[in-house]
Amino acid sequence: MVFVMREKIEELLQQIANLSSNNEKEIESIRLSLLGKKGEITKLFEEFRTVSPELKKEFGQKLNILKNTAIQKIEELKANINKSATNTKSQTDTSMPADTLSLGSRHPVSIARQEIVNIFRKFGYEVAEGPEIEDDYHVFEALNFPANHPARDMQDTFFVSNNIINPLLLRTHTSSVQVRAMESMPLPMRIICPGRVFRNEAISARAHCIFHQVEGLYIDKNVSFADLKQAILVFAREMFGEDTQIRFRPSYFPFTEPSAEVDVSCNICKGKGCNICKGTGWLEIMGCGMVDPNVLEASNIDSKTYSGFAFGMGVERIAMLKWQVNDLRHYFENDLRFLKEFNTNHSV
Ligand code: 2NL
Repeated sequence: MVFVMREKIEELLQQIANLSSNNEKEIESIRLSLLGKKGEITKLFEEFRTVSPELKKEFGQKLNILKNTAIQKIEELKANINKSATNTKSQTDTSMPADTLSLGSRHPVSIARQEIVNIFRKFGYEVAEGPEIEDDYHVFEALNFPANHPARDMQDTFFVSNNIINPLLLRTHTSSVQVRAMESMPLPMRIICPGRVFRNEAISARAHCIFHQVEGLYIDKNVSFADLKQAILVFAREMFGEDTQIRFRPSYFPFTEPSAEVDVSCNICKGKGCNICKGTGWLEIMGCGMVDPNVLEASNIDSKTYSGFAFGMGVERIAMLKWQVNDLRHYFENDLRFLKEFNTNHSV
């Protein structure tokens, strides 16, 4: 009997050493065949009760080794399934397309600003930029604002220092960049000035305290109002489509004389009247005018020899009209559902 048992133990040790499987179910049935209630090793432990006392020590040790070897082998086989599963997966993955990266998109205000700037660059305008924190001189004084003009008021302008003699403030328009250009650039000059501007206003569907402007300035000999109208007409047709009509309404700005507000024909209802143009068939896009001689003289430009035109527009407003967005606040909230609607390839 003990001979049979000794042989059986050797045979099982040999079999266990040669076991191999990648299959979880198969490994489980191997485990049951060895260590289950009716398993080979369990049966040997039952037979062990009949072993004579003097051989118990030898067989006890042998059986324990056998049992531990079997348990260890089964653990190894199980661990190998997990490893080979990941190996197989990573091997297949190399032939699979990579996960798609979700790319961001340009902000609509940035797209509109770039389109406006590019149109004027085609006409030969140079881009000029300047500081957002300015002094009173470049934002108001050099632009012919009277000392008591309401725009200088604390209600409209954000002051960033309380130096009464020379206060620092956030620019309320990019005209300040144009003043700096007039001070330093040779004539004739054609510049386009995009940038952020700041006004102390309550936030609503139509107004925000931070917004973007593009201003333009052209100074040369014999620049006329007719030149201004032609430049604006070509711009409007490039921006809103070749059927676009424009009209000028008289207006007032401290820095231009005469001044006008420009409307484009509503391209949604084709001039018939809709809720975007409030039934008028026209949409206001910008203000403009002939540069006031006082403004030229303040920057040492001889107003008898030179004349110029200037214009300014709000980028958010242009973007609202172009894409029929009815609330300015969409442009500041950065809701991805809104931004993703502009996920097209616009030229830079
Ligand atoms: C508007 C109107 C305007 C200007 C801006 C300008 C600048 C200089 C001299 C003269 Cl340096 N004018 N800029 C002229 C007319 C209108 O902006 O409604 N902007 C949103």
